[in-house]
Amino acid sequence: MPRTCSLLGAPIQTGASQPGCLMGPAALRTAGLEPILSELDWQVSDLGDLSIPALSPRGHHNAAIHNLAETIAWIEVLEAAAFDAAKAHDLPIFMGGDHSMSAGTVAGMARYAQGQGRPLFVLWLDAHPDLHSLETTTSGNLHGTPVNYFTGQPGNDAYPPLAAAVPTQNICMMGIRSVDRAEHKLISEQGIEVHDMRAIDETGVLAPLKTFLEKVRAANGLLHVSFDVDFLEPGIAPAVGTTVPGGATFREAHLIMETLGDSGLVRSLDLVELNPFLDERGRTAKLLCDLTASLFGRRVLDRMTRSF
Ligand code: NNH
Ligand code: MN
Ligand code: MN
Ligand code: MN
Repeated sequence: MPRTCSLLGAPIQTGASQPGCLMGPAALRTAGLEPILSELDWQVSDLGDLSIPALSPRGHHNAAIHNLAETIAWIEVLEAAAFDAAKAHDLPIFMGGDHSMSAGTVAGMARYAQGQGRPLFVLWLDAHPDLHSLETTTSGNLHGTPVNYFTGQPGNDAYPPLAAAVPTQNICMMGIRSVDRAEHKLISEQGIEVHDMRAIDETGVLAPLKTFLEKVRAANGLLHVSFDVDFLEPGIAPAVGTTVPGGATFREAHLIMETLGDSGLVRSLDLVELNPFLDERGRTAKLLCDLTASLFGRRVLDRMTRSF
């Protein structure tokens, strides 16, 4: 029986600072995500794109906030869609869309995990921790808020109520290199596991990743991976609105995805923040497809039959 994967598009860009993520799902399809995964013996179903209706604006006492009504609607739609996709398929892929969508996908996966009586763990691959609440964001760009929301922090009353929060101890962040003051405070207070780029320079990606995967396995957990394009070094992945120098290299990123694939623990994946308007001849979209292929089992050589 081949394992099953669904592709679900979330053309959302209201959480980002500039437009373009709307085209993310189309670019991933154009780059061949479905045939690439089918080739690896997965049974792939493309469920198309989700949408929200046109909405009238919604105010908030934090006047910096942009597009609150749209973000709330996307969270509701994605929470339900992620829950359904988890029931129907072994490894749904949520194609973004800006990172505010993960407020919905992770909330839906957390509700699914709760129903299974298993804990949800989240691997957050990003230049940013996205730990702002609706109170602390100063940019007002809501792609900076999903982790604060799905871990059930205070200050998100305007967002939909959470069925199940992800405990902060179940999160591992890698690639972090741009942290705002309020986020820094929360990381220290709650002892969130953050491997910033300096730590990765020191230890490499493999040691901290393996330790985290052992923790997930020991707890019989389900793992959700949230992959923000700006995790990567901008030189290899220019198609993102918030590039930060000093990101993960091509091999660091593949090694993470290969190791995740080998673990068999990954239950769902977000591919977010791809802005095709900023890409160069589709190279970032193609790289994301190749990284996803590494997670789904593409290998250069079969390790067991290696001759040395
Ligand atoms: N922390 C900043 C903010 O809240 C940047 C967030 N931007 C991201 N996150 N791209 O991944 O505005
Ligand atoms: Mn603003
Ligand atoms: Mn992000
Ligand atoms: Mn980011």
